[in-house]
Amino acid sequence: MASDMILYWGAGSGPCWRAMICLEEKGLSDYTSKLISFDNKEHKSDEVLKINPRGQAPAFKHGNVIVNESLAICLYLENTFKAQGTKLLPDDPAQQGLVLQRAVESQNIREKAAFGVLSYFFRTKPEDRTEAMLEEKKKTCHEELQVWEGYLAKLGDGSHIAGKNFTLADVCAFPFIATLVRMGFNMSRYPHLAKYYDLVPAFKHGNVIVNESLAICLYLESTFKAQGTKLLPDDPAQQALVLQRAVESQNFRDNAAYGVLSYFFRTKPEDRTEAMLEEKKKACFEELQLWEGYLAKLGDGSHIAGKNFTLADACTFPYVATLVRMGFNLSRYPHLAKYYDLVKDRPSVKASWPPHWKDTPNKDVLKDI
Ligand SMILES: N[C@@H](CCC(=O)N[C@@H](CS)C(=O)NCC(=O)O)C(=O)O
Repeated sequence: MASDMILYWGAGSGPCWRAMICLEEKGLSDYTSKLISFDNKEHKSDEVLKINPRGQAPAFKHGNVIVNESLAICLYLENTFKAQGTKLLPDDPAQQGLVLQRAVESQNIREKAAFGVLSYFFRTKPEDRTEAMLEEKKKTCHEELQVWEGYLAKLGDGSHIAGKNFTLADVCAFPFIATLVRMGFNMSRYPHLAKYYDLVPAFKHGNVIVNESLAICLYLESTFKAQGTKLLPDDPAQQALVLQRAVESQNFRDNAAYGVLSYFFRTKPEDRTEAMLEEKKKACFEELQLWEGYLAKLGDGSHIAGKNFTLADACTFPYVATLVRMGFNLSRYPHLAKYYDLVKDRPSVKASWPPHWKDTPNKDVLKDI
């Protein structure tokens, strides 16, 4: 139904995310999605410039209608597909006024709270940075967040940005709030914003909202039992092992992947010590040794909990792949290395491979550990 729609978008772009959320909410998920690389300057290609002469993403075309500017794209979709999917603009004039106001106003979150401070780190040369400039950016950011914290506090617990329901205001504001969280901003100082961030569901099936990755996988398996790959075997012993490894994979994340990565990404250089790094490395190696042992016991060509791909693989593989992506030399764990090679080309894994991993070489963060 949306086969005559094309959206050019770039990973990590809040404005692009707005357009993508809106397309999903309006039930238009079969649009043609064209991921472009900002690093390779694809937003300045003739193909994009033909649609958006500013050479910016999102760039959107529906049939012969070109619409650029994320907010305009969202308003266009809501007006054109009024009766379809989520109602993003309420009919009640007072409610509609508030939704429109917050949708436009959310540009301030981008400029003052997210980009304001981020541009200081990403766009200002180290030699041009000053403490005073950073303090000013931080002050502007906190003042802006305080405004939104106040709006949410006034609306009461469980509210969206402009009322009880998810609206255009959420489509416009959420991507910038999520960008702050993604960049490590500690949102717990803004308890209403933190609750709001958690409220917007990661997964929605009709009216059913499911968060938590493991819960989403279990929900999909039990709801679509007879369909696709059987992720939970019926045999009780096999099922127990699959469930155990699926839950246990959280340790892979905490001890092997995030443990060491947080040392490099979340610990300030001045707080890092050799002893701390050694401790993280030890925890990582011990964890990997356990999984190496599990795979060795199962024999060559095995998946994490047996012969077949199961829920245990859906839960564990992303963390194995994260280690490889970050430059970890997996060849020291030959069974894990073989496992990585076995699963990485599986169609479901290929289809969900992070887009920016495809365009850029692996990192070398964990090369030397
Ligand atoms: N006002 C536009 C802003 C779009 C925008 O700034 N896009 C960025 C990516 S987040 C971009 O394409 N930047 C490249 C450039 O401006 O050259 C909108 O909301 O759609």
